[in-house]
Amino acid sequence: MHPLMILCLLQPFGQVPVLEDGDLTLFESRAIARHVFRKHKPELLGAGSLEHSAMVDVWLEVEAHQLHPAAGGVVVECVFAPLLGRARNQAAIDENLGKLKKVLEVYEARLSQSRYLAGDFLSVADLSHFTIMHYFMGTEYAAVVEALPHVRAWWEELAARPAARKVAEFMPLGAGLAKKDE
Ligand SMILES: N[C@@H](CCC(=O)N[C@@H](CS)C(=O)NCC(=O)O)C(=O)O
Repeated sequence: MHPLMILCLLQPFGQVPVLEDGDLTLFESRAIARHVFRKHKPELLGAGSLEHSAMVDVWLEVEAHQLHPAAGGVVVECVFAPLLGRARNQAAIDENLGKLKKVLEVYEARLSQSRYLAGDFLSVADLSHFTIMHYFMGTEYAAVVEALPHVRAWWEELAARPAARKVAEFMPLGAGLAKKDE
């Protein structure tokens, strides 16, 4: 069977990622991440503390509904449009950059109060930012993040983590990304 047909059987929207874990078939990346952490590293979900787990949930939602749509709108145009053989939509980039700057002001205020997003402990709320931020920081608009000292320090610490560096090897930027299709 064609891999795309298999994917459509596993994921009703025909998208990646999908995780099969025993009898469980999961889709939606954040639900998959929660499952994996619940099983293997519950402390990263703030488990054991009602306050910690509530704050992890808050910042996971912020990533999903505020940061990701805005940063993703820039990344799609700057990184993926050229690979899809179409011109960038500069109006979409400008609109999303405007939204992202406002979102990042909230991050700057939050990260000036606590070392990580959910509090003074690393959590999946921080880690879930890695993929979209990695691609965003590979665009010419990275200065938007670099201008905010607390966001910048948070991002640099996150990106320097050995696990993040390992994941980044599978996420080449620019010419490296294009090479995958050659
Ligand atoms: N909300 C979903 C979004 C999944 C998604 O957008 N997947 C993209 C790749 S990153 C995809 O499969 N796109 C192909 C398509 O939509 O046909 C999640 O977080 O898992």
